[in-house]
Amino acid sequence: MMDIRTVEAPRFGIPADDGLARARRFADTMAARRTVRDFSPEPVDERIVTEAIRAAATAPSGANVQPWRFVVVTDPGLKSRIREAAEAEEREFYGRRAGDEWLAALAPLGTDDSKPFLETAPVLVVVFEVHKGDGEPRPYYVKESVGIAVGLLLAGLHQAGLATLTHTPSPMRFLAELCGRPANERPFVLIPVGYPAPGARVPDIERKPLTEVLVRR
Ligand code: IYR
Repeated sequence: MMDIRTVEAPRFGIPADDGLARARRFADTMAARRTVRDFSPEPVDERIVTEAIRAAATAPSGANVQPWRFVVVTDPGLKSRIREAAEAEEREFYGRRAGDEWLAALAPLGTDDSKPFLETAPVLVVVFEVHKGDGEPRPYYVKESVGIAVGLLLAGLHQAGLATLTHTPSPMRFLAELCGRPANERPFVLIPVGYPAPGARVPDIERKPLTEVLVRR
């Protein structure tokens, strides 16, 4: 093997019973997370968002290239432009592109082409995949890497008490342009962040039981 620089692997010295308690607490915390579509305009402490992005950016990535960019949007003018462009795409989607099967799958969520949360939520985090650009390394497994980072971001924001929505207007090329990102950056997901509006409701949906999603061999 090539001679590489190493540091000692961290061992956290957590006894198994403590580890189990922590794992349970984390699972319970995440089980309480719900995707919210009705946001309060109440501001958020942006330091929470910064710390959650710091956590997200620790994600493992193909060849450790870390092919992500997190654009934090708070400017009301830019949020309005994003809403306008997203709703134009969504009108196409709901009116034409989706097709009956997809619309039927979305019906229980009650979504439509109106996206007021893009203006109401105090913060939008637009996550970009970073592809090969001039003088930059080629990334590998970009979607897998960015997907893991987004999972950490959602968990970090949730455990700090903030509500999130993973929004994917499609196509979402317009986001690169509106956010002033270079050609090698492609939008991955748009995440409104904030607190639920007073009285906000979410669909009464359930998670699959562990017996269905966990298989042991
Ligand atoms: N992007 C659209 C449609 C949509 C698609 C899926 I799959 C969802 O889980 C939710 C919505 C929208 O945001 O309305």
